Amino acid sequence: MASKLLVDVHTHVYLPRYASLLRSRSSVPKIVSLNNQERLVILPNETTGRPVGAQYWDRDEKLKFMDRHGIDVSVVSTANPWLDFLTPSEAHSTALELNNDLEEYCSTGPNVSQTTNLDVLKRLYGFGLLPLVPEISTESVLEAVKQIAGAPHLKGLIMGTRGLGKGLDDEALDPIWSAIEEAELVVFLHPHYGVDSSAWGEKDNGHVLPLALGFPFETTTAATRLILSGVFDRFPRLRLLLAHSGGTLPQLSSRLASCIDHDPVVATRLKHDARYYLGKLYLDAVAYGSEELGFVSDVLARAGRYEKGAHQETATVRSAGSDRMLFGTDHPFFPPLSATEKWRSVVENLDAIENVQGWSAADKDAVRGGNALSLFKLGSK
Ligand code: 5CU
Repeated sequence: MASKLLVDVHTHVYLPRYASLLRSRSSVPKIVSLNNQERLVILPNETTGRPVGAQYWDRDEKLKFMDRHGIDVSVVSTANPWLDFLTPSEAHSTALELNNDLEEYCSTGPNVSQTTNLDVLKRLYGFGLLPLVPEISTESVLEAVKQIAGAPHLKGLIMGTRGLGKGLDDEALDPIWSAIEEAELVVFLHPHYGVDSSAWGEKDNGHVLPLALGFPFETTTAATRLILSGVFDRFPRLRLLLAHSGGTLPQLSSRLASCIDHDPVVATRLKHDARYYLGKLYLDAVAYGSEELGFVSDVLARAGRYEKGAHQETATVRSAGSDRMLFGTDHPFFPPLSATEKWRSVVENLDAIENVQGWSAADKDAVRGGNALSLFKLGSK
């Protein structure tokens, strides 16, 4: 779809109801007050957290941020750690309440003012939440899938990497994948836990190692386990959007394929070479560098070659690679350390898209917005 719109698919909110929940807690995740300043404490091993304010929950602040950066549309998701810390019954009721809140947040927000040939385009859409916690009933989760599917402005759901407690290769998730596939909802897979923090050593490096490495490694592991378990063979129409450009999965996909080929436990399990499944993924373009984006799109583009039994011309996973990548900001995380008009984290991601060697002007427009309009079917009745 030809478009000049800028659409942010990786942008978070802690809805007022969720922020109140965090304020009511004495253990992590929580919001605490320190010297008249609220602080968000969410990451494993985080002690004093970081300052939080209206930009984390106030819709006007989201819209101001969008205006400042020329963002026309945002597909907003609740930030980590979602409902992971709740009991099954709390998670169930909170998911339904937050999905209603998010639908209202989007539906009562403004329309895109720019004249387009699209039918109705709002500035805000959302990813709902599922009550994915251990020991919850499948019916409770399916109720939330149905609720999201019926909410006009919720176009998918955000999911962490733990599934029902055993990860995303758990067969107990099959009825849930099936319902999500049937409802044509996009799953936004996002990290929270990182990896074993003993790998970070003893030096104080702030949040740098957990965020720069731990988050992407977590996503890489979760998505790889999902692929290895054959989820894409069982649910080939599932649409999975990976945070942070897929972590390190694109870089490691040929190594993964080789390890599978040489391992009797999995060699015959999958219908296709591991690299084929990369072409079924959607990745945000939150990588902060043009060379990285170019590399990732090349990896996605070659996926069709690995469809077993298909000639290259008939392969079903055929793409330019860039047509599966979508602009994101990670707002309200990564605010500038000192006051600036535009956030560096946003400018860097926009510059990265602009400077990818080998992407045409149309490819760049697509990554900035056109791919999101198509993936989420935005602006169509
Ligand atoms: O800075 C952070 O901690 C985070 C986070 O928790 N979640 C996220 O999406 N981005 C940054």
